[in-house]
Amino acid sequence: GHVHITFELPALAAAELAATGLPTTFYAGPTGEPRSAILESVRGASGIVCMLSDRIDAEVMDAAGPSLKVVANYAVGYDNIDLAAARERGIVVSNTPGVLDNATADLTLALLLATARRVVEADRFLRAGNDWTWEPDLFVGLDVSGGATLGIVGLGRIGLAVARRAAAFDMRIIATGSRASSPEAAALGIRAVTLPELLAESDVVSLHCPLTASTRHLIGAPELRAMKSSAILINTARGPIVDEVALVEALRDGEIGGAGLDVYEWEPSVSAGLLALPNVVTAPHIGSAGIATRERMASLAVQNVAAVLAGLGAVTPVDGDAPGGSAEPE
Ligand code: 8YV
Repeated sequence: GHVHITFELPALAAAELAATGLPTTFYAGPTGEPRSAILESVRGASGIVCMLSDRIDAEVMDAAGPSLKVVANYAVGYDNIDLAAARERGIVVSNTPGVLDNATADLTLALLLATARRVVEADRFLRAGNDWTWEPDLFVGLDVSGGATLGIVGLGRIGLAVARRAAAFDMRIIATGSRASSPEAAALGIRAVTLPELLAESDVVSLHCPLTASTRHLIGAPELRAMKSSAILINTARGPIVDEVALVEALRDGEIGGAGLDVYEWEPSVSAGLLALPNVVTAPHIGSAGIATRERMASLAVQNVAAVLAGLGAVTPVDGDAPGGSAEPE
């Protein structure tokens, strides 16, 4: 069977795939491949390279048929893939761990700094042609460096990359997750805490756990209420980890101080309430959007497909993925 790719691969990865000699089909539309098209394109495929917006469930696997051996996600998260259905059919699922940690951590810091120091609000203020003179309280915000507490929910690879950056800003770092008490965490001065402790103590709460049944709405109305009224929430993980309706209310009612968001509960829609608030900085799910990062992600996806179809194990199968980013209860 062929390998179907639901999007246009970056150039280097496309060349790597061509070099394998595997027959391939691509979806080349401007947006994601419509589901009805996917169900057609995968017919008889031995491999699928897909992205987060493609829901790969039993119906898609059965549309491909028994030739399907591997589903390679062009993402580290794999909540778009039905793992149980894949396991039942003997289909290997792979993701792209590691290669996007720095890019995602960079964007996390960008949102953190932009929200804390009101960078976007200040930019809009000048662009709107407002008159101004220097004033002591013009766009004053949260001091990040020198002691603000960062709470990392679900410390894993990406959370550690965020912590390394935060350490350079002399932030106090606390974290939940199975790696929060690891030697790597200790070396960065991270203190392992429970989620209630993290919410109560943090000036900035940053989410880095995967989306699973136990992390869906992990941050809801009670958790938002438990945060400091000045606290900033950063989400570069997955939208549904946060109850977005509760978030809009908490921001509007001053229960928290602001939010920097790259992901949303109902992507691609973004709650109008978020966009209407000045203390919210938004981005359209661009955490891993570095040119070289995207090449490495695509290359890893191609290597996974090629390895499985050559009869070897996947390079980065999701079943072998360390649960470091898990927000599993304390
Ligand atoms: C991707 C991501 O851009 O890796 C992930 O889990 O969310 C992003 O890096 C996106 O998922 C595209 O598939």
